[in-house]
Amino acid sequence: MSEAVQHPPSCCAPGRGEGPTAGPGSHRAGAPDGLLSLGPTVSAPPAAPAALGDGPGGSVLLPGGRFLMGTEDAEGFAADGEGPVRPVTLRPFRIDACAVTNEQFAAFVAATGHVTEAERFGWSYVFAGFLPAHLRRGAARPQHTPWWCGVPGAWWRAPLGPGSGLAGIGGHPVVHVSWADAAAYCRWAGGRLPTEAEWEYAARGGLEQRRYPWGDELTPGGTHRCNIWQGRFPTKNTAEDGYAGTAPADAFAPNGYGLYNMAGNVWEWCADWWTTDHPAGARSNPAGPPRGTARVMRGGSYLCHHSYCNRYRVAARTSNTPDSTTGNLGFRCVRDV
Ligand SMILES: [Cu+2]
Repeated sequence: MSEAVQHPPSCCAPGRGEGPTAGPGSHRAGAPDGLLSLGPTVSAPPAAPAALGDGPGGSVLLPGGRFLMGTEDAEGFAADGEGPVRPVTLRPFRIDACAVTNEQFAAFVAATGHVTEAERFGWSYVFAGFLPAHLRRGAARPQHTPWWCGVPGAWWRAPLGPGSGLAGIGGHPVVHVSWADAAAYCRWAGGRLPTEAEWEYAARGGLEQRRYPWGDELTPGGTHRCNIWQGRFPTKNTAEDGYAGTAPADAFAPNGYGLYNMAGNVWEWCADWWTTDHPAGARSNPAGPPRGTARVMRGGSYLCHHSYCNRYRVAARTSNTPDSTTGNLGFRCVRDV
């Protein structure tokens, strides 16, 4: 039996192609009329997202240098291409302390008129447990991750579908953004998406070959350090960590580099095309394969659970097609220095 057969799919990453795409009219040009007014507007978005300092909008200058990327941890998923452990050298770069928030993304959309891919497709994936019965019933569900519903009218301003909005979650990570949406935001903000190597180096927070951004123990001293699933997946989330869905982008203690939520909360798009085949030797500023069909996602999300998808480990990785959007997938930016 191959490793790929035993390897559980990501709990978190249904692709656009697994959703309700069949039939004419399912790819709508532009959001349906009325959809744009569903979400309450967030108040006074910042004019520029690049202010330095702590919390959302802040960023941290990392010195770069050499680190050990990947893992050969027995708890890991070898079929995901988590290994081999290989030395990687990076030039210095600046990275957002937090995932880009709804408020920040609202400022980008107000400034540019950007229309996201979820709006153009007319739907996005929402975790079934968050949906009222009338939206859950009859919703298209991916075969391998049936806890997701393809919801018409779900997009970043209505993250739980029609009738939902951003009230009270302006400081949570923006979700339902595709790779191209994320890349467009980063360009506007004067940056770019992190390479996977930059993302992992940043997530490790200066620790070498530890399992999590803070060390080897998931809940040191009984303290929750990230927003993942507690309980029985996918039916009962006890939310012992304080959150069933997204948490504020600056929830929990930061890692050793001052970066928040590099594990759990929302998956984060990386710049690289996906491959599971990594050269074992030393590399400098690797940027992934020149082409591909899926982009790298890192960090895990509020749906990850040790019984099924322990991809909140710092070396864990998965991918999705670039046009995919879900309620647990966001991003952060880096800047060259
Ligand atoms: Cu997961």
